[in-house]
Amino acid sequence: MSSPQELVPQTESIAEVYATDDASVISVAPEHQQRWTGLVSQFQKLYNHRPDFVARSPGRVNIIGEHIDYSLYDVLPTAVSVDVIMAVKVVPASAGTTVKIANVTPEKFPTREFSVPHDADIEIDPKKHEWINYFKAGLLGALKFLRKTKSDGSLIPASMEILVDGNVPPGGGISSSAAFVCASALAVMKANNHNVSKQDLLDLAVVSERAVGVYSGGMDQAASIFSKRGYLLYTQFFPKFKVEHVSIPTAADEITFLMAQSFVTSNKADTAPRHYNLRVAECTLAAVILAKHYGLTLPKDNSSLGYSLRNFQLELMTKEERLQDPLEYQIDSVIQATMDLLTQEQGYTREEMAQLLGISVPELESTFLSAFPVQAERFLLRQRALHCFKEARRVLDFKACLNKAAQLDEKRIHYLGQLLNESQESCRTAYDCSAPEVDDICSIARRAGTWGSRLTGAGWGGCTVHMLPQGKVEAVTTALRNEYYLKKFPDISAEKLEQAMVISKPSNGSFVITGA
Ligand code: NG1
Ligand code: MG
Repeated sequence: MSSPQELVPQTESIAEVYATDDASVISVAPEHQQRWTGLVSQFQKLYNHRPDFVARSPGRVNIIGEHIDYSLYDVLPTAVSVDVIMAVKVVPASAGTTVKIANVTPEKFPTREFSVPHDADIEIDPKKHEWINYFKAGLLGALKFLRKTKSDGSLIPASMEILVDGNVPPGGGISSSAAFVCASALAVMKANNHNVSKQDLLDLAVVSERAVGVYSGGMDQAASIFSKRGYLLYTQFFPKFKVEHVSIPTAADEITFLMAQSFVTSNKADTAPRHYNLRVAECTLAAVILAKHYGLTLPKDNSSLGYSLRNFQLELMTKEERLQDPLEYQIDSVIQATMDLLTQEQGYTREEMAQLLGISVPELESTFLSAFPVQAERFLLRQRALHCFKEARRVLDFKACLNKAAQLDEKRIHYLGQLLNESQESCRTAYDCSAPEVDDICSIARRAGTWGSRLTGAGWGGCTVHMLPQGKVEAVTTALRNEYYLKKFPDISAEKLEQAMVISKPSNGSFVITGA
């Protein structure tokens, strides 16, 4: 195995591979190869010619570091093998630019055709759930980027014919959205002859996803774009975005990650005002209120709402402490500050928060609660900040443990599992983003032999991830089948049951295939 840690040059371009290359280069498993060939031949039938290229971007699983990317703390996700693949033919743009987009399952995802304005942004209505919204989001971000590269801002985007095949379960917590948006943005860049760098694709994909109404951090898109087969992706957002490939050490019994769906889906576009976006607002408000207590002015940063808990931490430390104290210790002191200062267990009303900040309620609303809709009477600042800081420390501990040795002994493995279990407990109690079904899955799995089990992704249902010895895979999947899936969904189809649990192999990030 190569070195445990590898820094990734940010300017690296998205890999382009040729269809005739050895499939192992591109981590296309034999069973998936069929999907690729199928996509190309279906494209040919549909449009009467072969595609110019296929753009691909995968889903992701987050191993640890939940709901802290938007507070600019480090996270540890990796890409999974399920992905979105998109065959594209560039059609000379005659009078106007048009996009024809079809899906391999047209019954579920009907074919659409639309025109692309040359001098305005394409409009997306996040309230109208349309499968092509995610394509449009990628298109929007890519065209904005491309326009900026033109001195006069003008651009005549290429017309495209597209066929999409995605096998990332939607609403399943492994980021079908990021896979779709990243693949779409990549396809548009390539169709317009732009060899996009990974960093640029990330930046524009994060902004793109916000167009669909979710104030996401950047973890999903980073994992979908930058991951490398066999490695976890240590992702830092502060002070600047940076990624490192971290290898999974060997152990007496091979460390395996299993993903298990809860089949409880939380539609983010609908629930965001009470769930996801509310949490983003709570963390931001906790940061500015804590800062205000200390008479600190937080600098604006690139977190979703412009102020982050991470920046509060930095501002609180004296210059000396910043240089001398390890980050773990610095986190301990912000945990203490939160416990001392944000004492209201029952949360804070808008009036109370405005008072603490010395501003009016309308000012509070326009500064922190107007970028996206938020529905709440009380804001649980204490619990959310404590989750964030402690989860941030768990990520550091997890990574330090992985880096310590190429071979992990029993004690260390149990420690990693314990960190995962603590993360779940904190998501359940302090962050309130678990669900009874998710808790149920985690308990069943632990009883059957996982080292650690937790939700992955935004939560409120969705997906779970489990770290377990290879030798326990059979026992754990059997327990989950009998005690969760068959019990909760007695009529579950064999096909759905098969998709419910997947061994997640860290896979490669986005790439383009030409010459198919
Ligand atoms: P999901 O809902 O799994 O795509 C979301 C955010 C991430 C991160 C996690 C929680 C989006 C697109 N992604 O993931 O950035 O904040 O929740 O850790 O909203
Ligand atoms: Mg998503």
